[in-house]
Amino acid sequence: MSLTIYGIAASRAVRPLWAATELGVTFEHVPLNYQTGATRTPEFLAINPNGHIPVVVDRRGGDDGGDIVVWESMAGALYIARHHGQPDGLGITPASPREDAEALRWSFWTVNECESDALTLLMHRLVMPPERRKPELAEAAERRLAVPLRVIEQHLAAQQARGQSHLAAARFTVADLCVASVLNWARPARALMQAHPLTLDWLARCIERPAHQAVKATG
Ligand SMILES: N[C@@H](CCC(=O)N[C@@H](CS)C(=O)NCC(=O)O)C(=O)O
Repeated sequence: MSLTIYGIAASRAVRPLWAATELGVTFEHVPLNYQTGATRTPEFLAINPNGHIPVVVDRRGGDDGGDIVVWESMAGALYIARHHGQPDGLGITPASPREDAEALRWSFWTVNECESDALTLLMHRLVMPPERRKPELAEAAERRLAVPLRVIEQHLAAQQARGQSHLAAARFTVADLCVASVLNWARPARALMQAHPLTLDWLARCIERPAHQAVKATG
């Protein structure tokens, strides 16, 4: 088995795990939990000096024969799609320079424009114990997220007019996977999401995919 993915599914590791599962790639899953100190051991820091999950390790080797180590969750998902999938226009792998550009720009976009505010929403509306939540932080994050949500809503409308059901193509690709994995955190902001119906519909179609559901079921 050449591919190993470190990190529990209830973390950003969902991104490479989802990509590998969509492709039906065989991989070893090492479900390291960042809340137990497992990402601070010398062994793990030798793999990712940042001390974060996820990490993708491809033992197929690079040009020098050594392991290929990919930390950063979006990089891991994009790497798996590019190097463990076929660019045949059927699966999640970008099948043309245009699709690849879409995957890159939407992945960078979601990290830079959405991730921090989406995480604030998730934490302060859902995950943290009610007494520790700060509603004002969630409200400010929701106001800021309205800007990128308008961008993706307009893009999905343009895609629909072109007969394309997803961000990069007329099929689900790694571009959708990367963005959906972030915007899924913003779903507790119900009014905001309902104000962007194309995005809400697209997001539901992404996260209901069997591969995503299978990964989430692993915890
Ligand atoms: N930008 C990184 C962030 C990784 C990250 O912060 N991972 C969290 C889990 S979702 C983690 O490992 N936190 C533990 C820690 O930082 O100690 C990525 O996308 O991979």
